[in-house]
Amino acid sequence: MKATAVANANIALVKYWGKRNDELILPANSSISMTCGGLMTTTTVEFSEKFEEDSVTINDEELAAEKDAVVAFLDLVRQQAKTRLKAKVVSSSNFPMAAGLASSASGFAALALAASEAAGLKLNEKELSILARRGSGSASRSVAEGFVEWHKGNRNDGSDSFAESVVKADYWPEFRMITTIVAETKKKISSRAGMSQTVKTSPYYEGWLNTVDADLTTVRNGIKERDFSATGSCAQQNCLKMHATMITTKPSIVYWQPATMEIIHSVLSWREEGSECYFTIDAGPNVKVMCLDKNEKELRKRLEMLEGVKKTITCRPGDGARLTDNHLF
Ligand code: 2P0
Repeated sequence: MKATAVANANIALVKYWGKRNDELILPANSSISMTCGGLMTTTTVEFSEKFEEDSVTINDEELAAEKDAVVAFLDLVRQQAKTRLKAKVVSSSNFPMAAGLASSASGFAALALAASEAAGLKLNEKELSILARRGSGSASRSVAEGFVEWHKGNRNDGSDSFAESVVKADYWPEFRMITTIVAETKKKISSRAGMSQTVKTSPYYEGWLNTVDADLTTVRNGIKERDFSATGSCAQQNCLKMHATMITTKPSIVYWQPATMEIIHSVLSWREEGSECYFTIDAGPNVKVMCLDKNEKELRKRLEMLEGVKKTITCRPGDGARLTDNHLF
């Protein structure tokens, strides 16, 4: 009863921001992301009578906060598989936590596949996405490959809230996402707390909800038509709308740092000069720059020359969660 799974991080082009059910992690709106090839979490899970309690090791450390979330997730798997066996979980990611690359997304997607397989459940991709969602909303999207849409669903039990590929990983191989890692001076508020506060207190949250369906249509069609201008410009505006709801909460949530602003202005001027690129930003100060492969090298060089940029990582559309025989223990 041992299995190992690999899952990639993902970055949203149309963001998930706000829940309609906190316990089941049901979103208020649908979202679309790119699964980031090469930004991987690998997780091995074993259920056995030899374990007296669950143990969780992430990147060689036993962290109490993460352990509680992982054990709660294992309880869901045990419930589905009708077993009471305890588990050993070992997980490791190949990208820096500081990248703000939703390690919870790749983490819970890999955990969902490894744990369900180890427990003897044979879940299809939709069932796996629904399970991963219970760990972290964005993890529902890391289960699938390429460009992915998480349907918010309407049912109260969450059975129609899952993600699936809009197009496969090899459909738009020229698309690039350059992640910048900037200096962070203050600890950030978690996405979970930030989105909850936004739903409760931002006067602009209604505006977000009223316009997100149009963005979903534009980005979905842009991806299918491989229309970079339509996809990138809509994704950039969607990100700014999400941040507008955050900065207008009480108290205000401002994830941006001076370096964030430096990159935003640089991207705007590089685009005016003819190197087409757009930015998107999640619940942190790092900026992700979307471009096509023909401009990637030059843009990455320019980004790395900016004072506030410590490091960049480029990724392209990648694979969904999959099993491997390379166990971590
Ligand atoms: C996204 N984010 O669509 C948005 C944009 C952050 C900003 O999904 O509470 O860690 O575990 O469901 O999945 C991060 O939210 O939150 C996220 P929970 P999660 O990528």
